[in-house]
Amino acid sequence: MTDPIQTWPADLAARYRARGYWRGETFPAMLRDRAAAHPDRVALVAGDARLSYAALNDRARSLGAGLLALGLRPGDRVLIQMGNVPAFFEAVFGAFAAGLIPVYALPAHRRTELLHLAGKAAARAILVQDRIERFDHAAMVLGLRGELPGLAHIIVAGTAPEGTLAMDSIAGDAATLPADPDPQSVAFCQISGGSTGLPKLIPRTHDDYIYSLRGSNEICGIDAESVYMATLPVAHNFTMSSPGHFGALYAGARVVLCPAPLPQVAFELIRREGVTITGLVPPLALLWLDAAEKTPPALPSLTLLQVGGAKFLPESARRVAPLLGCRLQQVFGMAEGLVNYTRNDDPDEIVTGTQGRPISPDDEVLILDDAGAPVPEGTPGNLLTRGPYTIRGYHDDASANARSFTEDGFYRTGDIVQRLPSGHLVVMGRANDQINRNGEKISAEEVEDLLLGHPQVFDAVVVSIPDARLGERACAFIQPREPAPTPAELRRYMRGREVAAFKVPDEIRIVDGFATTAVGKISRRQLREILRADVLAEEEKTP
Ligand code: OOB
Repeated sequence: MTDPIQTWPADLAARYRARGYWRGETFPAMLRDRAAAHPDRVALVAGDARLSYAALNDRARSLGAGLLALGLRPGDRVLIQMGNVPAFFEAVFGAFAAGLIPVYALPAHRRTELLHLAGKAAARAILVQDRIERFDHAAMVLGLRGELPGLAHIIVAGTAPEGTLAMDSIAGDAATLPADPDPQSVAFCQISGGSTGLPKLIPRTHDDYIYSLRGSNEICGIDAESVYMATLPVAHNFTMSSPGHFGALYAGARVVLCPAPLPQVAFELIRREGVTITGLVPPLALLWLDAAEKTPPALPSLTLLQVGGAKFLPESARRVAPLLGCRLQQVFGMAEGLVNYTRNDDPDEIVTGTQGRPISPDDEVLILDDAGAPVPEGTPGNLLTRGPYTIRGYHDDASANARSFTEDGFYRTGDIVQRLPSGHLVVMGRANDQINRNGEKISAEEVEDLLLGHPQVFDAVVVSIPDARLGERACAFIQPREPAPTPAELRRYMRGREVAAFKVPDEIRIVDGFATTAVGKISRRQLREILRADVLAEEEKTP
């Protein structure tokens, strides 16, 4: 995992160290040190269960040793798919203790995504929760076994079916654990939303990620007294690091696991556990705001509500403080690195009207026109970035790296932003064909490819349409072969492809054909733009 283009050049690395960003901390040391400093303090709350720092550390180390005893080796990748449960933390910190490299799948991922991720990572083990929201994940993973020759073990948290190992039964002698890893080595892989194909692996190092935790904690005011509630999936980068549960654990604070992001569940938990901070995607924030409007919830402990993952419109942002009685923080981040926050001392109009500014003084931000030249100050353009916690390349993906990174190591985010004189960024949209549905990122190309697998689909074009509830929704235009399939058939077909349900288009329209120019075929990007404009024009006419 140390492809030379994936690391920072020596001069930048030296600067990041000299400025105290990279301090040589590692994840196994982080939990061990906190457990030594305050063994009895509560680390995790899940329902009535409370896990102390010492208990989490002991369990992680025993599990880690047990994983090594099964034949796994430091440096091996392990795919982890779990919901907001303590087992996620045991698995992840167990892997860290053993020097294994977790790759995080989202709970919504299904067979297609898991096969891709496990294959790409050459995963030697999959650690999975038995069921998440009634779906049998253990059975799904068992069904992958034959297709992943390198997969040695399936480890299940909960009820383990035949052919798998129960995670609870795995234990070993912590004395057999390896020395702490190189802080510059890859700690784990996040996954990219991406605009092309299936998710890419994002290798994050101990040094770079822990810097982003420390920087986030300072900006968000996280200390040992904070209570962070993980409301969105724990495997998502926002929930993990901005400042997220890892930031909270870094600070010795308490993490409350929210089983469902619905207001009736979350409000009760905030009150019961004295939650001080949590993060939401905009559609959920709207749900919370509407619930609060009906019945004002008393949430005296909550001081900060973070909203990010997709654009939060100013008119919604203005409702947060009056209805929930806490401050808003906008968070504009990406699993590849760069995270922007509005600050607690920013004026209200900056907090409601911008998506924040970067964590680090050494986050370099370029805003370029399509020809690659800097735009005049204040003009929207393409956001590129590099810095002390932004990756320099995806894992094992030369063509994506050639597309997504400049020669001098800037990551092309695909976002169109405007920069205010204060340095705050306003996200205006995306330059590429990604649909941000409910904060979940969908590649138009990936869904088109899936649809093209249907024998009666001649061509498919997927576009994003602004949507009041979801932020954006996916609309698929289908040019059929006769006999034309119905939208319902295509939806069934998509579900049968065993992909995350959020990738099934919200709307499917069967059309005669697509516009072409006199000179021949136009680009798919242009075609998507034309079709999107058609839908928008139609919606204007029918209010
Ligand atoms: C977060 O990470 P990803 O990797 O799921 O998605 C990144 C993309 C960004 O490139 C941008 O297109 C969009 O999500 N995005 C936003 C946004 N926050 C993310 N667009 C508009 N406004 C925002 N506030 O989504 C993520 C990672 C860490 C922290 C927060 C979000």
